[in-house]
Amino acid sequence: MKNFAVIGCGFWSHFQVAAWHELEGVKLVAVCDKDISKAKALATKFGNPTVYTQAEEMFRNEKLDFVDIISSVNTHCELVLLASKYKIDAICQKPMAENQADALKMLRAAKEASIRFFIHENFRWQAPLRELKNLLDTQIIGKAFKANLRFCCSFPVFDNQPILRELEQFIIADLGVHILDLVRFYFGEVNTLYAKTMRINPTIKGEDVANVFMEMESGLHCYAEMSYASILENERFPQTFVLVEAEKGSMYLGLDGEIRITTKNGTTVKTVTPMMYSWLDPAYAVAHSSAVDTNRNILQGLNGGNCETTAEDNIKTLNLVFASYESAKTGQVQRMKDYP
Ligand code: 89Y
Repeated sequence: MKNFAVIGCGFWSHFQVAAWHELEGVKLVAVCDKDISKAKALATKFGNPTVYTQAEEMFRNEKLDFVDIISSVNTHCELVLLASKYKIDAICQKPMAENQADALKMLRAAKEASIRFFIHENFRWQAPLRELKNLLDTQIIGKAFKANLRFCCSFPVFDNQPILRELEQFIIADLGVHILDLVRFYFGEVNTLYAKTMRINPTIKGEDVANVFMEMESGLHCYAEMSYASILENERFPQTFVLVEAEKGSMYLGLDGEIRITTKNGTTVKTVTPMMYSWLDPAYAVAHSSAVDTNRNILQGLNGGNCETTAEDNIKTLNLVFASYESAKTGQVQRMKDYP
């Protein structure tokens, strides 16, 4: 049995902890949040683990096997350094860090302490997005040369996550990190990228529209579109739509998990829906459900097996975030080999 603690008891923690409870071999023994009412609310819901408001006190008092850090991004570096100090394996919510210097500091600390360090990156574990990867791997449409990933809607994301209003860097850091991770998941590493951003919503600090154009190392052209300002006929937060064009056909993951595969022989259709756990918020179904598969894969990593979303891998995704902001700021194409 692995004993774990959660730091950060806001909106997502309720679903991530529920997702842990779907798995065997883990036990929540402590929760920590600077806001004691949030920590108590989470504890009451999940078997009354010990409540803390100070992370260091929790690390000192508890016998932990790992910690799941679900707090906001500006706390990640300090908390991963603390986990390293107490030699406790760590999982950190995306985005891993606010800047590259912090991300590298976190990686170094975890390495020096010989702790395992993972990122809770869940989009690649969403059932329809995962199935699309499986279908692409069958080579039924052959070698891909062009792709479009689209996450555009007007969902009032700030209602449940008010902190997002305050971020100077919003949509690429918070959502784009998922979309750019999908780009790597499907098509490998990026060679160059060019990005543009906009703020449409005047009540938030950061950008709420971003477009990133990438040339992959394979030569594939990939266009990622993100917006929380788009009022559309068919909006489906938090679904990502993906179109892949390849030498022998195309695949389109569209509304509600529908995957359309087109070749010269015509189009076949399959629909993939998420597991509808009783605890998930239907407005976030595909994302909340994927937390179970994300945690399962991380648990495998904690037990010494393979895990896809290690911090070491995730820094390559994070570099795409930093490069996108740099490109948007300078108007220059970024070469990813300049982001070690
Ligand atoms: O915080 C974000 C995430 O991880 O997925 C969608 C989201 O809730 C809002 O952008």
